[in-house]
Amino acid sequence: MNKTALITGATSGIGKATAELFAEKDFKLILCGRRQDRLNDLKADLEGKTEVHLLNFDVRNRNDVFERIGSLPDGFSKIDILINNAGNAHGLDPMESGSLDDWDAMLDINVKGLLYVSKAVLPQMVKRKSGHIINIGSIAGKEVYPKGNVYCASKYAVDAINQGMRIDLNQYGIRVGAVNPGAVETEFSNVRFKGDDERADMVYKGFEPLHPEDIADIIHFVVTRSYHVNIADLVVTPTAQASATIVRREL
Ligand code: NDP
Ligand code: 8X3
Repeated sequence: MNKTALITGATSGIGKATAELFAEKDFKLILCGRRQDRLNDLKADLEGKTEVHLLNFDVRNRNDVFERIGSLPDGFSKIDILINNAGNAHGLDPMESGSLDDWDAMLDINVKGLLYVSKAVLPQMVKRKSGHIINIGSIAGKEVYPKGNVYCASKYAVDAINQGMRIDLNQYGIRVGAVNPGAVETEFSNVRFKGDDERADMVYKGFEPLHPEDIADIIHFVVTRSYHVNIADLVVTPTAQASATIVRREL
C-alpha cells in the first residue's frame, strides 16, 4: 500500500479525477465533500482498488473540519498527502453589483476552508517532520480578469498561503506546492453560473479545455517526485489558452 492522501472536494471534477487516479496507483484515500451520495458512489467504485475512508463536512464549518479530521480511524490517521482542492467561483459580476453572499462563499470556502483543513492536518505532519501539501490555486490567482474580482482575490490568497506554508513549514521538511489550472471542464462553471448550464457550456465552446484527468495526472506527478524535489508552483492551461482572458476559439 502506498501513502495516504486526503483530498477535499472529491465528489466532482479535479478532486474526483485525482481520487480515481490515486486509487489506480494504490494510494490509501480519505475523500471529503458534502454530497454523501456521491461520496458513497465513489467509495463503491474505488474500493476494489484501494482502501477508502469518507469524511463529510463543509470546509466552512471549522468545528466539523476539526472534529472529522481529528477522529479518523487508526488505519487512516496518518496523512502523508493533503490535497486542498475544494473550492468554486460563485457568480461573475462587476464589483459594484456583486453579491455579498457570493463574496462570503468564495472567501469562506476557497480561503478560510483551505486554512481550517490545513490547520487540522498540520500538527501530525509537523510532529513526524514529513508530509506534502498540494494547494489547488488557479490562473485566477496569477492574473485578475474582468468581473473576476473576489474569486481572483480568493485565489491570490491561495497563492500567498501556498508561499507562506512553504516558508513556515520548511523547517519541518514538509513539501508544499500549488497547481494553478486555467480552464478545466468540470462543474466549476455550473456552480459559478448557479445552474445556468447553457451559459456554463459556453465557457468551454470552440476549444479543447483541460480535462480534470489532466490535472489529476499533474498532481500525481508532483507527489511522486523524489523527496528532495519540491514542485513549488505550476500554472497549467489548455494549449488554446494564453492567459486568463485570451483563448483561441474556433466557433
Ligand atoms: P467542481 O465544482 O467540479 O468541484 C468542486 C469540489 O469542491 C466539489 O467536490 C465540491 O464538493 C467541493 N466543495 C465546494 N464547496 C465546498 C464546501 N463548502 N465544503 C466542502 N467541499 C466543497 O470544480 P473543480 O473540480 O473545477 O474545482 C476544484 C478546484 O479547482 C477549486 O478550488 C477551483 O477553484 C479550482 N480550479 C478550477 C478550475 C476550472 O476551470 N474548473 C480552474 C482553476 C482552478 P461538494 O459540493 O460535494 O461539497
Ligand atoms: C478557474 C479558472 O479563469 O475561470 O479558476 O478563473 S477561471
